[in-house]
Amino acid sequence: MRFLWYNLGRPERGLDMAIELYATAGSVEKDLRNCVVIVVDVLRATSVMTTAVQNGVRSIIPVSEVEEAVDMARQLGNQRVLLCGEREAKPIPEFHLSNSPLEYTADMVSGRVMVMTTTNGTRAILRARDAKHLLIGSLLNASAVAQAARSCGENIAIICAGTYGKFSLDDILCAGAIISRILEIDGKQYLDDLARTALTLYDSYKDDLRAPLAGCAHVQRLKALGMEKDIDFCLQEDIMDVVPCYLDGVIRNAYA
Ligand code: 3SL
Ligand code: MG
Repeated sequence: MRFLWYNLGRPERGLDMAIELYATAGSVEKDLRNCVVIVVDVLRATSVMTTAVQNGVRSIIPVSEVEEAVDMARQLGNQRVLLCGEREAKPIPEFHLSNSPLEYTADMVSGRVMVMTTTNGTRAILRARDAKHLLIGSLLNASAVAQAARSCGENIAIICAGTYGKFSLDDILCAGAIISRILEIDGKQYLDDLARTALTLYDSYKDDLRAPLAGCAHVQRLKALGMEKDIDFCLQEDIMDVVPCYLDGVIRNAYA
């Protein structure tokens, strides 16, 4: 789907910029080279990345496949590499860390290089790698990423990782949180229909994000695996001020 303002490079007359929201990475067909993109995977990949960057990781290299991660770690030799990620939400055998943000303490990650592969989040980031600016968003850094995206001065595309190719409510709520912060900075934004929906949803539930998520498929999956503490951690808003940013294959703090 294309809107006229893409061709013009600017949104409707009288509005400063546009925010477009994608429910899944697979639904993105547009050329992202003129956009600032925010990729969101609240449960749990982008929450892990935000936490790791906040806790001083040197860099994160996202890759799609487990074998690629192992090869990459081998190529990097002895640079204190951590192999990180999940499959079916569970730890990957022989990897150092799973996809629980609680494992990414300063003691564990400070100064280290992470090679990370997850089912949806790292793949969504790689899908968006042609973006002019590619930022990593979560509830943990919602205000910081909103501020950074707005300061780039480009139209914004928020891409939700989704879960196994499907819409994931946790990501849409986070997109709504980020959009509400962008509007606090500058209210003159064109919002596409899904961005409006996310904002309405977030505004309705911002006092209790757990309520709409109770029956959500991925939340239930993580709960069944005993990962309630991860969910609680990932639903905290604005407790971190870093903005992980992907450039040339590597994620680092945009403000480093
Ligand atoms: O799909 C992903 O990228 C993961 O974040 C999903 S999980 O929460 O680790 O299962
Ligand atoms: Mg997810």
